[in-house]
Amino acid sequence: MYLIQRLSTYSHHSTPVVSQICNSCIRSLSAYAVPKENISQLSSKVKSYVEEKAKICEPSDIHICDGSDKENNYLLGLMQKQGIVEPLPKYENCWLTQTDPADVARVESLTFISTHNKRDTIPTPKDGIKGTLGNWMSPEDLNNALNERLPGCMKGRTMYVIPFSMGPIGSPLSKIGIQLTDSPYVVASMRIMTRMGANVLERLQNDEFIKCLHSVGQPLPMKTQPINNWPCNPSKTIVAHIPENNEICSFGSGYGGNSLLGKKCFALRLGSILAKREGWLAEHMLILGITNPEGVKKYIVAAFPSACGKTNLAMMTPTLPGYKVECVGDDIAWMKFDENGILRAINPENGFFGVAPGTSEKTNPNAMKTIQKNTLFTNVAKTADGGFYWEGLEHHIKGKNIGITSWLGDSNWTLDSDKPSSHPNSRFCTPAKQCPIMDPAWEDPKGVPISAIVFGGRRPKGVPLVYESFNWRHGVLIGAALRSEATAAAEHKGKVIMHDPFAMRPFFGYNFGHYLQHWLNFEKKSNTKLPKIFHVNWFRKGETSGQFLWPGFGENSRVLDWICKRVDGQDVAQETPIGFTPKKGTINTEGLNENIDFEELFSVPKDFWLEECDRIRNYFTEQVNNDVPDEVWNQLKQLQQRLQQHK
Ligand code: GTP
Ligand code: SPV
Ligand code: MN
Repeated sequence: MYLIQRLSTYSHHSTPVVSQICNSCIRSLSAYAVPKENISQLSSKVKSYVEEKAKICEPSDIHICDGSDKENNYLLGLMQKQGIVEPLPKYENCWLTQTDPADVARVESLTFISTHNKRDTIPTPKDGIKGTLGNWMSPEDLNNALNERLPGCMKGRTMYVIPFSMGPIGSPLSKIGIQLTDSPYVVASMRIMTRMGANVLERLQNDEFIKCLHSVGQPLPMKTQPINNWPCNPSKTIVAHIPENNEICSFGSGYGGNSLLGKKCFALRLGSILAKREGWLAEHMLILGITNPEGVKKYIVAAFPSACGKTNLAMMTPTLPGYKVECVGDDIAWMKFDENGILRAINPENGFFGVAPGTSEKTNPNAMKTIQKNTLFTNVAKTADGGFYWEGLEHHIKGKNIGITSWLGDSNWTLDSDKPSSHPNSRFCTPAKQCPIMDPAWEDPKGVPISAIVFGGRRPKGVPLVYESFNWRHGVLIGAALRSEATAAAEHKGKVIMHDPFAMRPFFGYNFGHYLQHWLNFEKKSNTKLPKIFHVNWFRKGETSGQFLWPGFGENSRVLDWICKRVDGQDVAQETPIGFTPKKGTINTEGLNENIDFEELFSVPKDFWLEECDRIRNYFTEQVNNDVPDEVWNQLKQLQQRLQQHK
C-alpha cells in the first residue's frame, strides 16, 4: 500500500489510501504539465512496474513525465526553490548545481551485476587475485541489499516516472526504458540526455521495456541536513543490474552515470548483454563523420576511456584545410552489421554529459557554442556576472576584475588559489541538437556506415601517435590490451596506468572473456565488411622534455586523414612489430605551425613493448584466466615474437 500525496485534494477517494494508481489521480498530479490524455493510460506493464515499486519505496506523490517545456520549467522552478539549482543569467535557460562533495563521480566499487551464474558476469581471476573486471553479486545478496535500502526510501518525495528511448524513437536499433526516480535533477538531466516523454509511451504500447529504479536514498524528513541541498547516501550507495529481469536499481547517488540510468547502466552494461544475445555491439565509443576536400565522407567510431578525449574528438574543428568533421555521438555507439554486411552505428543518446574543465574556445569551440543555452552545469565554478568558469577558461577572467565562487563555495577564489575552481569531473549536460556540427544523419534510424574503429588511451610513454592493426583478430588484441592513465571520472586516485580493455572495463555487462569471443566471431560471419582497426595516442610525452609531443585537439584531424587513406588502401604505411605506422611524410602537415619530433612520436621502443607484452600477459592470466579465447593468446604470442625478431 502506498499513499498518493495531497490525497485530501482528491476528494473522489473515500479513503486516504489507494492500492492502485487511479488515472484521475495521475491526471491531477500532473495537472501543471498538461499531460496528453494518453499519458494517464499507462500500459498494463508500465502500470504494474510503477505500482510494484511505489509500494516498496512509498513516495508521497507520483508524477508521470510528459517531457514538455512546461513540465521542465516547473521542475527547474521547484529545484530553484529547494536550492538544488541556481540560474546562470549570463546565458539562456542555463542552470548550476553543486553536489555533495561526496557524490561527484561514478562509483565502480559499488556497481554490481547480479546473475545466478557468476561466470556469466565476470571471469574467475587466478587464485589469490582480486578481480577488476566488474563486480558480481548473487541474487540472494542483492535481494538482501535492496531490502535493506528500498523500503520507504522515497517517503516524503515525489516519484517521477520517466519514459525514455535510447536511440531515435522508432529506429529498429532503439530500445525503450522507464526510469523511476525521486530526483528532479535526474528528470531534468534525462530530458536532455534521452528522448523522453509522452511520445515514448505512445510508441511503447504494451511492449517490454528496461526497468530502471533510482533513489537518492534519503526519505524525508532527513535526519541530517543535506550538504549543498544535494540529498545522497554515499555509505549505502549501490548501482545494481539484474540482466535476467532487464532491470536496474540504483540507490544513494544522484550523480552522472550512477543516476542517469539510460547511459552506462542501460546503453552499455545491459546493452552489451542484449548486443551479445542479438548479434550486435554496444560500445563506449564516439561516432564522427569526416569529409575530405574532395567531398568524400567516412564515419569513424573511437573508444577512449572516460575523460580521455571522446567529446573533444567527436566535435573537433579540423585544422587541416578543407576538411570537415561532423558529430553523431560523443560517448556510446550501438552498432549492427546490416543486410549488406556494413557496420551501422547509432548514438543512443540525445545529449552530451561532457567533462567541463579543459573545454574552451581553443580546445572545443563547438562544445562552447552548444552550452550557451538549455544546459545544466554540475560542480563548476560561477562568475559574479552569472557565468560559468572552470580550468581552461583563464582567458575569460584574466585582466578583468570578476569575482569567482568555486564549486566548493569559496567566493574569494582566484587564479592563485591552491585548489581548482571546479571539480575535475564537473560536467555540462546539454542537448545534442544544439551542437553546430551535428551530422545531418545523426538521427537516421538506419545508423551511419562505419569505416574504421579506433582505440586510444592516455599513454605518456612508448605508444605512437597512431598505428593500424594487421587484421581484425589483431585489432581485437589491441582493444583487449588497452591501457590508460587514471582520470577523475571514477573514484580512482593518482596517475597510474590502468588496464581498460575496449575502454569498457567499468561497463562490461558480462564476462570479458565472452565479450572477446563475441568480437572475434564477427570475422567468421560471411558477408561482413569488417572495418579496419587502429590505435591512437594524443598523450605521448617527450622522454627529455616531459611535454606532449603532439598538439592534439583540431590537429588530430591529420591522424583521422591518415586513417581514411588507409581505409582507402593507400600505400602510406610501414610495418612495425606492433602494426602499421605512417610512412615518413604521410601525415599531412599542411598549415601545422609547430615543430613536431615525428621520430620520437612514432618510435616503437622494443624494451618498452616487450615489457608491455609481459604486463598484458599477466593481466590476461590473472584477470581473465580460463576465459581468454585461444585466438587472443595466439595474437599476443605473435606480437611478442615480432618484437623479439625486431632489431
Ligand atoms: P567521458 O565523458 O568521461 O567518457 O570522457 P571523454 O572521453 O568524452 O573525454 P573528453 O573529451 O571530455 O576529454 C577530457 C580531457 O581530455 C579534457 O581535459 C581535455 O582537455 C583532454 N583532451 C581531449 N583531447 C585531447 C588531445 O587531443 N590532447 C590532449 N593533450 N588533451 C586532450
Ligand atoms: C564516463 O565516465 O565515461 C562518463 C561520465 O561518460 S558518466 O556518465 O558519469 O559515467
Ligand atoms: Mn563515457
